[in-house]
Amino acid sequence: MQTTLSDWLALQETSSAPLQRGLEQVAEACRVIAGLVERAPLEGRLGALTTTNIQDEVQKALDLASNDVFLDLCGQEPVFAGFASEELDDVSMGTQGGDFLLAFDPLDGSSNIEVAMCVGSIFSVLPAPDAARGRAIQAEDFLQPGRNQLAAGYALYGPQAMFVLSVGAGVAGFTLDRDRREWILTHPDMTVPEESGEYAINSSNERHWKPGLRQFMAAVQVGREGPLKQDFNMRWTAAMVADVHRILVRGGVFLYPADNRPKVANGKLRLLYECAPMGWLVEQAGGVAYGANGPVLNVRPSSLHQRSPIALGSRRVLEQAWAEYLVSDGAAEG
Ligand code: AFP
Repeated sequence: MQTTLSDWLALQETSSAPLQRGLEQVAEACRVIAGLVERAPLEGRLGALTTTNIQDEVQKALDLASNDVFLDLCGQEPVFAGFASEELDDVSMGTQGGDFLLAFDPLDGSSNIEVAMCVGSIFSVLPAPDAARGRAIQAEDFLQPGRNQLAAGYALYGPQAMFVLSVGAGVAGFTLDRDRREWILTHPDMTVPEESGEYAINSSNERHWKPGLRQFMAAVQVGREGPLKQDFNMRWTAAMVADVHRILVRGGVFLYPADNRPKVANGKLRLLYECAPMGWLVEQAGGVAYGANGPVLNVRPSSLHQRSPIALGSRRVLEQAWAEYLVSDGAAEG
């Protein structure tokens, strides 16, 4: 018999009934977005808009439609006190007194949309602070380290739509059965293999890299003759969700470093709704995840849309990379 997401959630001792209801609503939002992505060329929703988000990135019609789906569907579930999104300058109110805060990137990798490649959604559930129960949610309420997360996950819209989730006791993956409108458990106990020879980095930025990263990547390219004693193969999908999914299935490392360009002084990816949830999933699956100066989950954000460098993936190669090369690069947090 097949296990649905609801069946699986009901068995999780680390997840309360309100959290389960919230997560089912997030999964429903992702199911709806999977349909929007699939139908985008038919409904004229492939293109860029003239608007930009707070990070000065041009928004796509699907970015905003996906954002609306998250806010609309998750807003119907009173367990969420407030929302933070890549596409919103400030927080959005949920139900006052709700137990949880939801941070999300509604459509990650949106430059892949018009070339029919993988995109995804990423989300993070944090506890609503007690002090916020009697008032409207503020941005400061979200500024909690990734270790505080109660649940995190992503949806991948690719050859299959997948929903991958942790409630703090391992990671499980579900595949969308479109006919039944259900997420079905297909990847129980996802584990990042300790050993792997795949790496993902945008090496077109090499001229901007810091010295530690340069040395690490030189060691990667030398392969088994060098200090890392193994050969490597490269993969880069330009959608963090797809790269992290590959790592959760067959291992490897993913790096989006800080570099010498002022715009990338703290990396490109956002701490609250990209690096922290993905770092949590990778740790939950037995891998490691570093930010600017150590484990990314220890970093308390100082603003809603703060960026962070990220290096996550298979334990053996990344622990060695961190200790021998990357730790010296550091980066200003903030
Ligand atoms: P978009 O959502 O703007 O396409 O960015 C995707 C992303 O945030 C992340 O998913 C990728 O890993 C990374 O950016 C790709 O960045 P580069 O375009 O610099 O390779």
